[in-house]
Amino acid sequence: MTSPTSLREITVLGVGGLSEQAAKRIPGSFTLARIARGDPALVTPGMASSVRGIANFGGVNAALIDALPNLEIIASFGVGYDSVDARHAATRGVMVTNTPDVLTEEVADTALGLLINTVRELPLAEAYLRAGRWEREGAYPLTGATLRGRRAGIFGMGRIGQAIARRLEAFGLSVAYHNRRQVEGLAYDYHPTLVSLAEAVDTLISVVPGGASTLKAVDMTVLKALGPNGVFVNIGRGTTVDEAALAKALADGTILAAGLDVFADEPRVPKALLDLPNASLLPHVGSASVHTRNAMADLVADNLESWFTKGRAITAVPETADVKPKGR
Ligand code: A2R
Repeated sequence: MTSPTSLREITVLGVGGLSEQAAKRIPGSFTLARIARGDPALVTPGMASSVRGIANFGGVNAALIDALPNLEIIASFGVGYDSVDARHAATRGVMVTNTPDVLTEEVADTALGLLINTVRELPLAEAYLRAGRWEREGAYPLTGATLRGRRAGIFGMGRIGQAIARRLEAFGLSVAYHNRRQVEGLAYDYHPTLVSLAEAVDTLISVVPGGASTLKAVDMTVLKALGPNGVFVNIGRGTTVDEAALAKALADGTILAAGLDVFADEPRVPKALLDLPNASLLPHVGSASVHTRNAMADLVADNLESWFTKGRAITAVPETADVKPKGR
């Protein structure tokens, strides 16, 4: 194993815009090289021969992995790692880590804030006050929707889904969910399909990972099943939703309202969604507090240090759980 003092001899490639904490922590231990995005054309011959680790803030595809023959670990920032080709990494014997748990409660808080904003129109009410309309025109109109009596369905009852469910219970909502597998020991109603969950509830919260298995899973069929009193909240990944179908469903009353923190092609948000007053939109801020983003950056750095000093990752993703350090 490498001693902490000789970690400096190891080059870690920062891919994309490193957070402030990562930009401080990683060069404190390792030699840090940087590229602006996950483009193999940006890899210099020096990087190709020296890089043994990646701190991922921008995406790592198969070609970038192949451009780095001495790569051992990709430590990715965020719990979702759909920007990393983890299957290809596994075939190359490269470890991939993410940053679960440390962001769970923050994202769940944001999900509840977004849900309340959507149902009770709080951003619109604040804009009304700031525009001087309260003084000129009187009280903001009563909201047609309320959280009272709502039945919530969670699409993705994992770590964050369960943290959201605990909050919803405290707010007095019933909770049901859909995953590919029922979660053992969880008392909430389980639905084996997303459509059956959408039919059973009026408030659908999506918190599944991105990737092929969830691509456009929330489509017109699901939105129709949710119905005209339906509220849809997405705090997971934008790719999970057919955005054109969602914009249409919001415009023609197929569902009542939506709260979105994530979009398919960030930071671009479809004009059809921007134009809708019944869509409450946030710029992917689910985990975006200094406290939580620093904890995520620390876990990226801790994974790199653990790998190179102890030969094990702290939070390996399932695809690379069996990857062992090279030559050991
Ligand atoms: O399907 P399962 O039994 O593997 O349950 C996982 C569920 N899930 C899905 N459910 C239905 N259809 C799918 N194709 C599908 N793929 C995954 O999503 C599991 O219950 C949940 C994910 O939970 P965790 O792995 O604990 O992730 P965590 O920390 O809750 O984060 C969820 C996502 C991230 O991947 C980011 O995209 C976002 O939230 O921040």
